[in-house]
Amino acid sequence: MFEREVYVGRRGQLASKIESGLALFLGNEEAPLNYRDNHYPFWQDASFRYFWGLDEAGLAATLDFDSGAETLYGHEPTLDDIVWTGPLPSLEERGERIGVADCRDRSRLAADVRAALEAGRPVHILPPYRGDGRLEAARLLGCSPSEVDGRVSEPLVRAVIAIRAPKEPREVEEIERAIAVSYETHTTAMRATRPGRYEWEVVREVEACHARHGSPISFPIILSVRGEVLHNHAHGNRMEAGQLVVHDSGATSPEGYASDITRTFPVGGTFDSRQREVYEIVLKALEDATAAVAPGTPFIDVYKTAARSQMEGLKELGLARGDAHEAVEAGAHAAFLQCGTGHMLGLDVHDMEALGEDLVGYDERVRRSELFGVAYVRLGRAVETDWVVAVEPGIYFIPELIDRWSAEGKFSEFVNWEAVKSYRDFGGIRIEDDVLVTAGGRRVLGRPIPKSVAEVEATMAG
Ligand SMILES: [Mn+2]
Repeated sequence: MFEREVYVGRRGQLASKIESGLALFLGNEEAPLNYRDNHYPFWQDASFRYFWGLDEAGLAATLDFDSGAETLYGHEPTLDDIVWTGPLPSLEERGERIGVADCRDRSRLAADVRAALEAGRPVHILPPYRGDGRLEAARLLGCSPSEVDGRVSEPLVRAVIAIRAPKEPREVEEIERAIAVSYETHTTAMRATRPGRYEWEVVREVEACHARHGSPISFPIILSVRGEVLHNHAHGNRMEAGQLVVHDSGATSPEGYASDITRTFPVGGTFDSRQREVYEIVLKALEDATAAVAPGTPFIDVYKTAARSQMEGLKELGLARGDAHEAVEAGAHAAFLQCGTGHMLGLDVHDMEALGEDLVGYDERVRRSELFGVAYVRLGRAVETDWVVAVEPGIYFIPELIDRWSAEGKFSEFVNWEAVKSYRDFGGIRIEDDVLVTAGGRRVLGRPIPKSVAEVEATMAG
């Protein structure tokens, strides 16, 4: 945990943003895997952890915007708890760590919320994303589970986004600690890859790096020779010379902050000429997109910079044609790039998306596009100083898409389908860095992880 003043300060910021009512924060509960007492690894709700610090199940908290009162709700450890889990701090001790003096048994929460509702006061909640959280919110608010979405407080959601978006220096340090683990996982994966090995063998070595650092993964590891499958979590392929591996994974820092890094490398240790050509295009797009990151720049422009850069490069290869700017405005680049090229990063790997992707990633100036591919851009609005964003361009040759769009002659003024067909079995390439927006522009975070063709090949040879 950070020191108590950090959480006191964060709640003070929140209190200054909303006039009246009671904010209700529900921490996460243990999530059963296959029966009640066999759990998934515990993962605290990020907004709860941000404002209330405690990384434990069974907690809730309220912040009263009228009186300024802060209350932590939980259970006093019983002898049974201690038998199973060892000595535990009292509820009061936990409250003390985060600067909350008023600690109450969890059983009092329902009555306290009801009192606020009966007094006609607004009760502000964040959107639930787990079933048990939805049921608990419904029980406390006295509504049906399906009505909970209508009770979510947009003022609270907006206030939390505004406070969590800019990262404090201590948070940036945490993200860089996570990237230090990613340095190891990514260079390890490069060294562990060779023809004849299975993807899962490399994944086990990546997991061993996480274990050595006591650093849980921040999302399920993507490591596949089928890099064109965007969220491919299967690891069953035998890797063959001539294939590329896309490895997209992230670590978690001691305070729960995520890294999110992607590298692509050749199974055989050296890129062949066709792979190198496409790789250099994606690398250039990453450089161009990263250079476009600056305070006030809409992230949709960063995305379009990456997309245009890739179309320019693909023109030189003969896979694309026409004006790259027009191609991107028409959506033709989605023949090669079917997803966004980044998102915010923080306690969540897609930071704050639990609060609603549109409220986090868009605003009244930048609206989500409905174009195929562009619609998946998670972050469109202007980035600001101290935000941390992942920048992740890529080129993906999806056989089914190529077959369908080439048969339709779709975007044929911008895409040379005859040439693209010969890349049907190419796979995909993605390269991703984590970037801090600074007053002067940007800083790529962490120790640089091998990225150029020469660096990647040298790492694999070592
Ligand atoms: Mn990412």
